[in-house]
Amino acid sequence: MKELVVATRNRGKIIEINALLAGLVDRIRCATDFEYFPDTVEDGVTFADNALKKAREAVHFTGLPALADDSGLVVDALAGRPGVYSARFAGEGATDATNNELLLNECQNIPGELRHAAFVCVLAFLTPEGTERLFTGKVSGRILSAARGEGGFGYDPLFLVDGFDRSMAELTLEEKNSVSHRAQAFRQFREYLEMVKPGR
Ligand code: ITT
Repeated sequence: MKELVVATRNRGKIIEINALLAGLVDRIRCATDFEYFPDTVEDGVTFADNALKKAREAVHFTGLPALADDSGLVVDALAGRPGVYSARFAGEGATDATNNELLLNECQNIPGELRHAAFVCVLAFLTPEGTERLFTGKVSGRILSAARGEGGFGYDPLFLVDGFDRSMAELTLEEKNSVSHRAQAFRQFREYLEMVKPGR
């Protein structure tokens, strides 16, 4: 496909998404490439609501096909929190550091066997012609009791990935992009594009 806008300002996502779209899109643009790109109010109750809203505003603003990733961490013992509030778990102005600190505090009395969690990604693909598609990815793991690793972003240092003896932040970009929630959603998007070949 010739040109696509990725409706995100998250630098960690941008790095991963550029690699995940390699060879599929000639020109990838993202929110930070535009001066007045809309700052979508993410008030949906599901990842899908927010992904669709971000993608819709991006199509409207740019006139280009758009992808939006809404994602987050779902912790079973916290009744699914932080979920859709993952980016601002620690409140307005939250950072990865303050979010991780709060997660550690909230999980401190949860025993190891009850620390199951998952990263979820819902990817919305919308075109100016009216196509709307959603792709979902999920990766399971456990919440660690101390941060491990320097890679990735967000909650990666606190997430022990099932099937690895390492946190998500201890995986290389290539490893994360082979197992992550985002990688799974983008794999489905890639398969979809290969099937419909829009713009070719
Ligand atoms: P955009 O809306 O601009 O894409 P955002 O960071 O606000 O950026 P979301 O609303 O989708 O994005 O919130 C996602 C949050 O979930 C993100 O800020 C992290 O805290 C967490 N998260 C999502 N994917 C993650 C990943 O791969 N590793 C670690 N944390 C992740």
